[in-house]
Order: sequence, then C-alpha cells, then structure tokens
Amino acid sequence: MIKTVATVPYSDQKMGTAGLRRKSKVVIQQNYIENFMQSIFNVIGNLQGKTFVVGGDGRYYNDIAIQKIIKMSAANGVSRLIIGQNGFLSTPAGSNIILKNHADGGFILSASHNPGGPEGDFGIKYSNHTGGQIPSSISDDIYQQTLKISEYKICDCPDIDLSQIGHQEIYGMQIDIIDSVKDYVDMMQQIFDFSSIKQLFQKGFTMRFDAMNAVTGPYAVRIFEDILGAPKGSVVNFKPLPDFGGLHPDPNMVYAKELVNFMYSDNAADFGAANDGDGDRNMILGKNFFVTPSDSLAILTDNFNLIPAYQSGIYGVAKSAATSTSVERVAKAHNIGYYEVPTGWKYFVNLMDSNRITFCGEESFGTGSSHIREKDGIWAVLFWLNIIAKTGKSVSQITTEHWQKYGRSYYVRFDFEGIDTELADTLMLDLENKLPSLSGKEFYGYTISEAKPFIYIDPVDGSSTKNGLIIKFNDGSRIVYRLSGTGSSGATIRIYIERYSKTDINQEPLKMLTELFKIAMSISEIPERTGKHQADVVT
Ligand code: VG1
Ligand code: CO
Repeated sequence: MIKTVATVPYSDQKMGTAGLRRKSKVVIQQNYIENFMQSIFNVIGNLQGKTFVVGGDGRYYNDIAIQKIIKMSAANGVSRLIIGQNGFLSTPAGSNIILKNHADGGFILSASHNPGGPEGDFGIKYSNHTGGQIPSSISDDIYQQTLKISEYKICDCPDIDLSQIGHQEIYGMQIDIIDSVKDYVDMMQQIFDFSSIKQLFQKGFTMRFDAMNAVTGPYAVRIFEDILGAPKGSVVNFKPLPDFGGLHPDPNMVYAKELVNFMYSDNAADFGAANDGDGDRNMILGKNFFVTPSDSLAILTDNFNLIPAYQSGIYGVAKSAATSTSVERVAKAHNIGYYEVPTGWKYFVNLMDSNRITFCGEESFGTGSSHIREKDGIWAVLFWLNIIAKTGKSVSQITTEHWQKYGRSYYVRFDFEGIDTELADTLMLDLENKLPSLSGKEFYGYTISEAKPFIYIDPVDGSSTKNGLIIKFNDGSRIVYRLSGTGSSGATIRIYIERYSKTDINQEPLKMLTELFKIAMSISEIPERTGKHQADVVT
C-alpha cells in the first residue's frame, strides 16, 4: 500500500542555524512535512540498508509529524528506524543513538528553545552519520529539492504504536522503539564521577533543575533524583508538555524567570540549572549567582582533569565567534588547540571528528564535548556538579577564582526582535560596507583596531562561511553583529558585546558595557532605522 502523492512546492523550506523552524500554523499545512522529508530522501538517494534515528521534544505536532516520517521512510525504502519511546528523544540523546548504532542519520522534531503549541513553533533538525547536523552544502541541496518537488511516497497504513519498547516491522522496514533515556544515562555514567556527586548530595547539597516542561524532565529525574540521590522535587517542570505549559523553554535570565527568582531568594538551593526545549542548552546558577555561558565554557575547560573521561587530556577547544574570549585564555594557559567558528553547532563537527577539539561552546547557553556531536545540557550540569563535588567549592567561588586567575570578560547579548526582514538585511549590508572606514576611529575613548566580517575557513574540508560582523578595539573589547537564523517570523538582530578586565572583576556587566552599547547602536544606526533604542531581550 505505497502511495505516490502529487504535491506542489513551498518556497520557505530553507534550513537555518539548526534545521527547519517555522510557525506551527505553517508546518501543519497540507504536505508541508511531506515535501520537506521527501526532499531530504531525494537528496540522500538510495535508502536501502539505511538506518535513521527519530524522536522529538514532545511539542505540539510531534506525534503527527513522527507518523508521517515513519510512513514515508517505509515507502521510500529505508531499512530501519530507531525511535524514542512515545516519540521522545532529546537532541543530545539522539546524537548518541546515531553514533552508538552507526546509523546513517536522524531527525529530531523540535524548534529547540522556541515556544511550542499551535501558536508557537515546530521544527526538524536533520543529522547525518556524524551524529551532528548536516553541513550547509547539503542543506542547500535539500532546499533546491524543496523548490521543485512534485510528488512524495507514503505508506497508506495505520499509525504505529510508539508506546511499547520493542521491535516491529512495516513493509519490510524494521522499527525499534527504544527507551529514550537509558543509553544517554549510561553514557553520562561513563563520563562523570557519579559516586562523588552522589556523596555530595548525601552531605546535604541541594539543587534545582528546571526542565521547563520540555524533553529533559525524564532524563533529569532519572539522573539527578533516582541515581544521584538529589531529594525528590529537585527537578521541577519535569513533565514534557506539548505547549511547555506556556513557558518559553529558553534557559536564560529572562525566560527561566521562576528558577532565577528562586536562586536569588533566601531559600535558594546550592546549585541551579535549566535546559531548553530539546535539551541541548543549559543555564548554570549558584546562590545569587549567574554564570555566563562563555565563562562556563572557560571554567569547564580549565577543570577538565577533574572529570574521569577527560583525565588523559583534551585535544583543544572551540567557540563560536560571537562567544566571549574567556576560553581563549584558558586554551593558551593549557597550551591546547583553539578555534573560532561561525554560530551553529554543525561547525564544530569536523573539528571533533578530526581530533582537533574535545570541548566547544556558544554564548547561547550551549556547551558540549566530543562524546556526541551536539551541545548537551545535562552534560554541562553534571560537569559542574562533578567540579563542585571534587573541589568542595560553590558556583560563585569557582567562578570568582577563575576571574582572579584569568581576568574577566564582561559580556552581554542584546537582541532586537521582530524587525522587518528587508530592513534588517539592508542594515547589515550597509554596516558591512561601512566597516573598512572604521579602523582607527575613536568613540567614547575606545579605539577601533579592526572591523570586518567574520569569515571561517573549515580546516578539514576547506569550506568557507561568512557569519556576522566583528568590531575589535585596542583594549580587547569586541562588538559582534549577527542576524539570527532560528526565528520563524521577521528578523532578529543580535549584538554581542564584550569587554575584558584583568583585575577589575566585580562590576555589573551592563554598567561596564554602557559605552560599548552606545557605540554599537550608533555605528549600526539601529535606533534611526528600527525605532528601537533598547534591546527586546538582554541575556
Ligand atoms: C541560535 C544561537 C546559536 C545556536 C542556535 C541553535 O541561533 O544563537 O548559538 O546554535 O540557536 O540552538 P541564531 O541563528 O538564532 O543566533 V538550539 O538550542 O537549536 O538547538
Ligand atoms: Co536546543
């Protein structure tokens, strides 16, 4: 009962920083998912003998999209699907399943940190055999396919029951429904010192983990409460809900308000953390204390030898260009490789595969290592717990001592949302054209040493990517401008601002960046062109 169905192309199926991400209302249109999936299958070509991993973060439409993917896989001749029970898999868990099973790729149904529900967003992240998301060259081919697709293949069969772990077969395609959590937990136990962390909790250490009603709840409950012995109730918002209970599952100071308020209250736990919709982002908090993701990457890297899996040494470390330079100083001190890549985890994959790096991170609350090919929220949380267990120090102590040793990068990201796409494109283009004239100019006592687009040449495959504009100042301060590639409507301009101080480490970041923010605004003409004098979101 394999049907070939005629269809007409959609013009908007271009993938962004991390897969395809659109409003749920757009995705539920007739044949939208079908067109996109068939385009991927067409680009892959022969699917005989191929295995794919499928799962999602449980958001609205996950259940419907997954059935479409199963039926289309069978109709297109895929040999085997490995599917998370009830259709659940976090992004890091999915990457692990791909690598562990030597699968040919996988599909994680998620719009990550974007809100879900009928009024929210839906998305699909497509990874290949590396366990990481496909490079732009392949997503460009898929986009070209979506523009000319005229038919797709699908099985005319009943929905598959995804509630029971086990094996089934439809039209010659093997389906294995697996425990969504188990393999991931096994992997974490191989990386970290679980017995030390367990002892920490036995001594009365307290934590709160906010799963934001998204996919990490079941992973976090199993790891932190069941295995490590954190008191019941340490994991909050642990039940994945199709609309995330109305939360915007982006773990930062703005959207994880509930956790932030708790950690800044008199009853704060010793340690606080949150993950995003699909479990690849993390926020780390101490009592009355917030660790910027850029600093977190630097601190984890500096402490690699406290973690069993990294004790024999690490290759090197990489960060996205927009991320602060904190980790660069750590890489120098340890004399390990150091790389700067465009925004998006896919740019780390070649560096990990070629043993150039072990750790990597982004300012957007993403940290990870070569244990998989995605950023990993729970991994970062366990890394911090492992450091705390080994050193007996608090989050604020660890971070402050880090600043005392290396100096501090004051760092804030400013997002200007809902800007007309054409206006944003023109603004960025005009800004880029202006850059050469800025060198040597002085603003508010800051002198520009260099101003240019960020261009990355991948050392492994030689591919080149332009992503964002960077202005550097004589004192090491930096302003980075980028357009977001994960939104589902309009444009978002991100401005990332950093200022380094070797000795003055106890100031308010926003205060330290006042002049640089003014410079960033005036050079880009954001106020004049967008009418916005302040950012919509500051993280
Ligand atoms: C954002 C972040 C980027 C991250 C990407 C995917 O992209 O800035 O660092 O890799 O989201 O994160 P952009 O293009 O909007 O700045 V997520 O948690 O999808 O998986
Ligand atoms: Co995510």
